[in-house]
Amino acid sequence: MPDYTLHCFAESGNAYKAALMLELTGQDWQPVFVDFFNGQTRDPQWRDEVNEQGEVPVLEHAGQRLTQSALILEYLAERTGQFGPRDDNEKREIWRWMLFDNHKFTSYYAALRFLLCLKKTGETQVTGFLRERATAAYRIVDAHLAKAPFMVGERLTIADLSLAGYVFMPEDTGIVLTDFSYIEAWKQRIQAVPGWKHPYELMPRTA
Ligand SMILES: N[C@@H](CCC(=O)N[C@@H](CS)C(=O)NCC(=O)O)C(=O)O
Repeated sequence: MPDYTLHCFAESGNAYKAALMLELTGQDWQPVFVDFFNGQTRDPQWRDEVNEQGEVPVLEHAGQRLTQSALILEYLAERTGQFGPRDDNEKREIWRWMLFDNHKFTSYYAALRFLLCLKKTGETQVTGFLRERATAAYRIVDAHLAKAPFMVGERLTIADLSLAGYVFMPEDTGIVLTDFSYIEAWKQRIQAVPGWKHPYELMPRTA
């Protein structure tokens, strides 16, 4: 029985944050497929038994069940001693960027990708709004990465793993990631970390 179990599916960038952390820190872990596209996260029994918030990722470890990718990342950083803060200032900086990520960088992009690329709604006022908001968040992160190789200083931390949840997803949202040259260079630095894997390689995909 592996040490860690991650409830996830490959299209979930939020789950990828936790999956990549498990992989890069060399943990013994297994994915458990969640059939999001057929409504599993909305199933009352699943919510009762796995996550009342109705979301992946969910990490099971040593009899505990953790949800929310930022908390999972912090938990794994504490347990493994890798990619976490080295002092209180770094801790605050990491949380500042993980909160920005959850509120804006990931969430607008993920909602846009879901509607346009997975649900295939076509272009609407909503997708236009989400693209504008996501692009604004991408500009902010790009400007920050112009000043340093990683989000918090000179090395990879869980802040980077949080923000990187969706940046490797291949679907075309109409946001051209190569327009953000510092984000592009940062993606390459992350891909160069030994053990890096693409989300579609790391987690089970909907058939
Ligand atoms: N803030 C959460 C977001 C998690 C999230 O939105 N997960 C999506 C998949 S990427 C989900 O399970 N959504 C189910 C739903 O909204 O019904 C985190 O970082 O873990």
